[in-house]
Amino acid sequence: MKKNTILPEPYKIKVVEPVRLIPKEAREKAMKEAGYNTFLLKSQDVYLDLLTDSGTNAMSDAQWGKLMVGDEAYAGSKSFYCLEDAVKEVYGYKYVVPTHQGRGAEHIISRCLIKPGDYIPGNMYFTTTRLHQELAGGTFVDVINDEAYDPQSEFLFKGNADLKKLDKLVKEVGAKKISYITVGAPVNMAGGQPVSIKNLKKVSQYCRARDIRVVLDAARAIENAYFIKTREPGYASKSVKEILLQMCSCTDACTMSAKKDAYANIGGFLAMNDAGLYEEAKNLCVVYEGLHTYGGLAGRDMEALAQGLKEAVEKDEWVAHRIDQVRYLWQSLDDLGVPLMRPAGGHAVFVDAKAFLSHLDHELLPAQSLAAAIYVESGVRTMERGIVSAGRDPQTGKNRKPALELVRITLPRRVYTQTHLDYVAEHIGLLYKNRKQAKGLEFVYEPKYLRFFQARFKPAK
Ligand code: PM9
Repeated sequence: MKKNTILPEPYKIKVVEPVRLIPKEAREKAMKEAGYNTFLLKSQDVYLDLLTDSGTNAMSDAQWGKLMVGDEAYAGSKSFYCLEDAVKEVYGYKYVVPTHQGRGAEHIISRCLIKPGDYIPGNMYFTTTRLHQELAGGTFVDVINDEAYDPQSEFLFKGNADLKKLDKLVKEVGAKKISYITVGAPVNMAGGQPVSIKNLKKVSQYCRARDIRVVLDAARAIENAYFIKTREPGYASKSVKEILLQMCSCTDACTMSAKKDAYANIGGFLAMNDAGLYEEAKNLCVVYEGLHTYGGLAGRDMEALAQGLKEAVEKDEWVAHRIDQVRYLWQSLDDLGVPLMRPAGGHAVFVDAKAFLSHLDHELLPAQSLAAAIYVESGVRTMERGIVSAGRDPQTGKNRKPALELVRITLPRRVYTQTHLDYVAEHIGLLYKNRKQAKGLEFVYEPKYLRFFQARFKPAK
């Protein structure tokens, strides 16, 4: 077997933050006190924090430097114009509205474009995106291709939208009832699986012929561009920057959580080509986020974000190393026989919790149980992406039962080393050997919205 190695880091470490592994009894107590929800753990009790790559990335020395030159003017901050220029250069849209993070942009676009009774197709739901669509009176319809639901499928573009599913919806409800289509690239809830440029072009052609807007969820679009470069014929010699611009040119607008690709700790934006939509979005920004030249962000945050965006596309090595770290952990776990979402995706390794804890019924919340067990075993914090995250159907009030029941082991960018990843693989491998000991969980508290963040559980009887 070929030795599993990672591409060398295109950076060296200048600042460090200590981490500590508390004893196993203390981890058991902490998990119980957190109601078996990894979101409710205190970070001081976590050894390796692989909950999310959102806002948890290490900024570069240049980004830290930019914090000092942030212009904190209430209106017309030069840091905003710097961000606006960076977004235009990197994504190619004409207009930019800053927001405090991704869901701020989702809120504004949902309010601008969705009328009660409308439909919003998308290549699999994302939690906050779908909720804002529902709160605006719309109904999300999943049009991702079927391969996405099969953890074993090795299809390289499992994020692709299925044009037949999209066409069926359009024929059923009529194009006028479709507010827009959301294309997540890559698809977070489907294991960070990418969308091909061929598919994006087809979606774009189909929608443009029917006057339906295409909105890109650009949170990790730079990673998607890298997958196109490395997986799609004809793109190997193109830069990630060029591919990203091509991706965006297939769409009319984007919502962006800049806490991911842009190496920022906070921030987001909405960008678009349509002047009318810009006027309306800019106006709602004042109501919900702040003036349209800061959108809930400090001037220093806008500077760090602009710098992070430029860095993210200036050299392909950054994204190549990041994706390779994910692949390394994926390969290490696969070598130990741990059931995984295949193939390796962009920002995280997704464990197939249904297969890992095959003795547990879906109602016993296998992924939630596994995330809790991983923490107790290793001090590593991961996240449930299954029945708890899917929430309840707003019409019937019943639990949605997603086909995928996953635990996400997410890698923040530029934060952890190969030795850390080896620790993670070794401990999850050990847990897999003792998997039959794991018991299920049941809810004791369930908040109304985005329940996975704040729900509490107890061991099932
Ligand atoms: N994603 C993540 O950890 C953080 C919140 S959910 C645990 O994956 C996409 C594709 C995301 C995303 C956040 C948002 C919302 C939109 N689209 O968290 O509001 O992955 O900045 O962005 C998280 P904000």
